[in-house]
Amino acid sequence: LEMLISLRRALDQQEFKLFYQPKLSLKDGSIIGAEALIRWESPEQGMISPDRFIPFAEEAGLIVPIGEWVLRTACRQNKAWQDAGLPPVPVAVNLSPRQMNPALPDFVADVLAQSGLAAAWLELEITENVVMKDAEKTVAALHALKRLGLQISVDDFGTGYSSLSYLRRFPVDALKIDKSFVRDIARDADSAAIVKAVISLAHILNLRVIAEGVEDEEQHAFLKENGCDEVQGYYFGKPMTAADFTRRLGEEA
Ligand code: G
Ligand code: G
Ligand code: MN
Ligand code: NA
Repeated sequence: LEMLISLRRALDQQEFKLFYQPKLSLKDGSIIGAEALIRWESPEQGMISPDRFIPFAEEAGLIVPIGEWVLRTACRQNKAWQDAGLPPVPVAVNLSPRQMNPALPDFVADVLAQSGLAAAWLELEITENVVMKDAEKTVAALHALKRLGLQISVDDFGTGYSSLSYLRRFPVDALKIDKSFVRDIARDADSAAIVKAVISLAHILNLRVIAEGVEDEEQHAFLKENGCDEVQGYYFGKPMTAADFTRRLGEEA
């Protein structure tokens, strides 16, 4: 309950911040996207990781208003970057299963309209388990979201339960290889094989594929060699404040 009260207050008092982590093209190393990641700066406890409060927020239903704040903030920020003349990139927002409700497409459309951001510059990251939870309803919602013109990617790919037949039916644009496989590329033959297989699978299905959690040159080289399209990870940039991301994007121009 205490957590609940603090989360409510955090929302009212604007204690949440969005950090942004760059996604890079493996072809030329340019920044081709940003993932928005929420942070909570609590006056009592300092910086609290989303791993510690998102599960609570989901349980309590607060993830819906928090998720709305995230979406609004990320869209406004991306529009501000574009208005400042920075190279345009899509901004990606993580969605919890609870946010995948029938009202979501209309809400997203409103946020896009209010922020003035074109739908093509918004990407939604959903986990496999979001998709599998209520497959029929979710497919309908995903189609409605796609009709708006935004991008959808499957986050943490390889850790969930999606079957190949579902993957074919879902209107998604990209797969994000989970960082647990990327971490072990160099020392575990199974992880290396899984990463190669996911890259092939994505390309067979006409999807882009992005590897997350890339932390060193060895992993980078492996991914490039095996035809991965995009990378994200500490090796290229940690999640950073909007001001730092603005500078980073400015160096690209
Ligand atoms: O950024 P970090 O590695 O600390 O994130 C930890 C977890 O929190 C990740 O699984 C990430 O997807 C999740 N997360 C970060 N920001 C958001 C958000 O805005 N909404 C939701 N639902 N999850 C988020
Ligand atoms: O679940 P999701 O993929 O959205 O979570 C992304 C999380 O991964 C964020 O919390 C982010 O801070 C974290 N992250 C990003 N890059 C790296 C990395 O190179 N290594 C590790 N260990 N975590 C990373
Ligand atoms: Mn993500
Ligand atoms: Na992930």
